[in-house]
Amino acid sequence: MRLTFLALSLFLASCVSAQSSVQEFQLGGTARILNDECIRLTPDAQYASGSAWYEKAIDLTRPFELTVCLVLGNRDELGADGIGFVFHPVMRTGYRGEGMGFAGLVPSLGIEFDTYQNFHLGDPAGDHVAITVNGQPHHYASLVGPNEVPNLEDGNKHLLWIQWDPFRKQLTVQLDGKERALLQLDLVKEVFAGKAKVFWGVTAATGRKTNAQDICIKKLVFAEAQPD
Ligand SMILES: [Ca+2]
Ligand SMILES: [Ca+2]
Repeated sequence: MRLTFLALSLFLASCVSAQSSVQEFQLGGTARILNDECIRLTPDAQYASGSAWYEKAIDLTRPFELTVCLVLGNRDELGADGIGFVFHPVMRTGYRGEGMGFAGLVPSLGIEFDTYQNFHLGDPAGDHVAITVNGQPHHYASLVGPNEVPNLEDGNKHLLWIQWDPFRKQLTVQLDGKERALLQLDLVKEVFAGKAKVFWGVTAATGRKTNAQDICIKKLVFAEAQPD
């Protein structure tokens, strides 16, 4: 009995770790695997940009949960640009840099963790979180935010939880245990023109100001979309 329980626990543990492998991401630009859990999207160098796309499409008619950690580097005054999450029907990265990887992508949903103030995009002075639709980086078009958060460029891992509830049509973004963005919208109907199959990727960039920026994968729970 005890052995069966142990075997079952081991089986479940291996499922979870198999589900959250850095090997399951397609890397672009400066992105490199750092270790078993983390991908370094940009090194601490000027004008770098990197992306990591999860290789399996998700089905938005079912719930999903992404639990990851973000590292946004340790330069505050001198740091840039931040990390963006992109949901798009194909694995394609938009304009990185200040565009957070979703700029110009239609249809798309973007969630940004922005550490650099671009005045011409309506960025606030502090680090901020926002949800954006169809690749419009200016905050006048943001669906949620910009919501200012305490400084993210402190060298620490910041726990991020993104959850989609398809029944309540609600997207929740929690950072370091606090809700930082909440979107109530029928994503399939209003954003993706009735198509529930999307890929997600994460992007980061630096400019004249820099930071080493990482994503560490904790747990991904989702329903895999059927192939077309
Ligand atoms: Ca910015
Ligand atoms: Ca900052």
